Amino acid sequence: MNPFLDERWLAAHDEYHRLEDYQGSTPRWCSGCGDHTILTALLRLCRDEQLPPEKTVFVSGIGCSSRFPHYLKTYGFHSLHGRALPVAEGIKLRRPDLHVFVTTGDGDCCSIGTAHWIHAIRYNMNLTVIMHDNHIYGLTKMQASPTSPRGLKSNTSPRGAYLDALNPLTTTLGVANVSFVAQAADWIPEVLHQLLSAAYRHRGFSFIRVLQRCPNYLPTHFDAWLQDPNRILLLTHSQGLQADAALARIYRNQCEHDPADLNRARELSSHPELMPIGILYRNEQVPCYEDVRRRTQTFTPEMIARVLDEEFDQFTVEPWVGAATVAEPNPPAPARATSPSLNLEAGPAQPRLEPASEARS
Ligand SMILES: Cc1ncc(C[n+]2csc(CCOP(=O)(O)OP(=O)(O)O)c2C)c(N)n1
Ligand code: SF4
Repeated sequence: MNPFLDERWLAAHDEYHRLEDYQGSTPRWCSGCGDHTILTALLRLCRDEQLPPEKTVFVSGIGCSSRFPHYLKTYGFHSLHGRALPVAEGIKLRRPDLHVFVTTGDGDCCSIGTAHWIHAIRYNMNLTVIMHDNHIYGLTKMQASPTSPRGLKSNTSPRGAYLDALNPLTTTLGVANVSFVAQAADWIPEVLHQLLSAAYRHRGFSFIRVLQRCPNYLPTHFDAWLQDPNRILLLTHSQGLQADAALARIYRNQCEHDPADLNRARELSSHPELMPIGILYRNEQVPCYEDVRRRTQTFTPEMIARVLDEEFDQFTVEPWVGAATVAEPNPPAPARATSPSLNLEAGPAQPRLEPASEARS
């Protein structure tokens, strides 16, 4: 029999998602922008993990990097500047079965979105958060961002940025309940892909900072690291990044780092010279907020409809009531029942939950 006509083969083939199945509209980033590499790595991740497009959501704020949801054929939410995280948390809380990713820029996350970022780390919801760090505001044409290094000239700091940059790694590592932190660079795509996979597989809030080139506004900004691979420190571990022979030939500066060691992770992330690339920290034991708040009781649509019905019945204006008593202008209002029935947490076993039809009679 021709295998191409085998029904089981066809069914299996039909369910397999190819790279193209995740591709959305054509990206409009500048050529050479690091966002292209990050998109490719994420497309590969979706394909390798066979994420159902209808169960995958990309949420973003505003910025060049935040255009991501348009370029993926999954669900997407291009939200407001700095607000990607609360939107993603809302989605995850209501639909824990969805694979939720957040793409955010250094301005989006570390400037206007800082409060959401800090609290999202503490809530530790099962989200994969990719922060594209190009050290500048790209979309609005080159203003200094909190991660711009001191001295960087921009439209808002023509004489050079006055302050030391905020370090998103040490900041994340300093928040209660931190559970996954990694750093990648757009110009090392194999490592980027490996780290994105590890971040996705971690159950909890995975924060991955990707050093991202913006050739339009800072064309030579990362050249020092590109031209001298010894300025990069690859963090390898049996439970972390694995460097194959090809990678090890270029990046000779490697160190074995156990991702369970939080203090060492903090030291490595604040190294003045070397740029650590790999998994800095991972702790699978931190509880996720959606698990902490999971309801022990499930409410069927019928139960919810019954409770709502009863609540609305208290305010129903029945046209026949009062028709025979036109002479009484102000009939006494019926006493409003207290409404414990709206307390869904209390469960269905409440005396007032008789069927709505009985309640009306
Ligand atoms: C409330 C609000 N404030 C300011 C802006 C203007 N704005 C849009 S994107 C952006 C910064 C984007 O920088 P970043 O997050 O680093 O992303 P990039 O463009 O570099 O990828 C700013 C300030 C806005 N859209 N909304
Ligand atoms: S301005 Fe910079 S960050 Fe934005 S698309 Fe162009 S290269 Fe990328």
